[in-house]
Amino acid sequence: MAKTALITGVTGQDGSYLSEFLLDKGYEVHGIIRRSSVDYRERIAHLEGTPHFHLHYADMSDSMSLVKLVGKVQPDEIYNLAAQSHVQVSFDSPEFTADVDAVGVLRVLEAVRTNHLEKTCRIYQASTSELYGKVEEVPQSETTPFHPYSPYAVAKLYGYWIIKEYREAYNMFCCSGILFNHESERRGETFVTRKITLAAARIAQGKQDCLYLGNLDSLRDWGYAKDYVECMWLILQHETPEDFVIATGVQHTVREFATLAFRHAGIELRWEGEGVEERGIVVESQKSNVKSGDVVVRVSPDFYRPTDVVNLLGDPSKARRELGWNPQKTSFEELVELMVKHDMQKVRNQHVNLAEYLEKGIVK
Ligand code: NAP
Ligand code: F7E
Repeated sequence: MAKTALITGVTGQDGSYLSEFLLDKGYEVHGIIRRSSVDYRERIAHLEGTPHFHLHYADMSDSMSLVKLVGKVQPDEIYNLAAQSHVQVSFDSPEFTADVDAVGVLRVLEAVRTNHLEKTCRIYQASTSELYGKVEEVPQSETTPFHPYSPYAVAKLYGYWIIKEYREAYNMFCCSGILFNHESERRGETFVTRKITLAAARIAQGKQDCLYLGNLDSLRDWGYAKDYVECMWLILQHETPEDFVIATGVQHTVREFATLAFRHAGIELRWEGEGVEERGIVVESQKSNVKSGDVVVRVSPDFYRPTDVVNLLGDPSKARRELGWNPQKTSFEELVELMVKHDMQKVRNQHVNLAEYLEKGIVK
């Protein structure tokens, strides 16, 4: 019998890759979507209409919708990926973030119990390296103490503990994957990596003059999202319900990411100045519209956070040992290259489309 999975957050970066992964494994995949006035299904558009992929309206802030849906789908596995996932936005919308990212987890657990599925349904919770926040040791492992440092991280800490509580109180198979930053060509455009790769592509093609960033010294352990969704599945196939750190074990600064991304876009950068005065200056360019001496990266305090997490580095030993997962499947260099390649093409196509529209007189 094919297994049935329910994915919350199916329209997100991870939800889209996980859907593809589970469909390939022969699962019946159900996903939760929200009503929106604009189209937000870009990442899963290619899956809609395929026989084993089903979408349902529900919301993490609406217990009744979750209870009804879990009862209807009767999932063997739930992947709880839905969240207000932007750390900076959590400072502007802390209450919404807590409702969805903290209480939302409780609602999923209770929906399973209400439908008497606690003995059969396994639950994956999308926990995060942000739990380590103002880090108490480097690298961070499953035993490192947490020190959340944003409203997002505090909400996710509730999610982590309520999963652990239900595991012990009700003997449920529910686990947290403590995932470090993972990126891709489907990453939201306001996260720093995608913001950089899109801007590098636009600047290289003469469609943007300058990229404004916040803290360039921040260190992250960046992996490839496509590799990380496999781990979510492996965690639920493990014999016992346990929590796992998922990371590459390699860290880089935002500045290093930007240097490499611009290099792949054909622009060599050097850095000058400090703090808000720091600038990324073109040393050499293969692009006719960008010349040596141009300032293409500047710092804007608008992107500073009230409290920032600055030194994340994961220790994936347990996942490697117990799940047989390879943390270095896609290297940092390959990740940056594939993202820039994708965005160079995307920006190029936008130009083609605009030219077509202009030709047809659709836009003036
Ligand atoms: P994402 O691209 O921002 O996707 C978030 C998903 O949650 C979207 O499908 C979104 O739906 C959905 N959602 C938000 N609020 C909802 C609500 N009230 N009801 C139902 N759905 C709602 O995030 P991601 O990068 O794929 O990350 C997936 C999960 O892993 C998140 O929980 C995130 O916090 C966590 N995480 C991510 C990383 C990372 O580096 N990517 C690392 C650690 C943990 P809409 O499309 O309708 O907005
Ligand atoms: O920031 C710095 C910023 O927004 C990374 C989410 O998926 O991963 C993600 O959270 C770093 C921070 O990701 C800009 O201050 C500099 O130090 O790409 P980010 P994040 O905050 O690490 C974790 C694991 C999650 O769980 C989250 O859901 O980059 N930074 N300049 C900037 N960040 C942004 N967004 N924009 C800038 O201009």
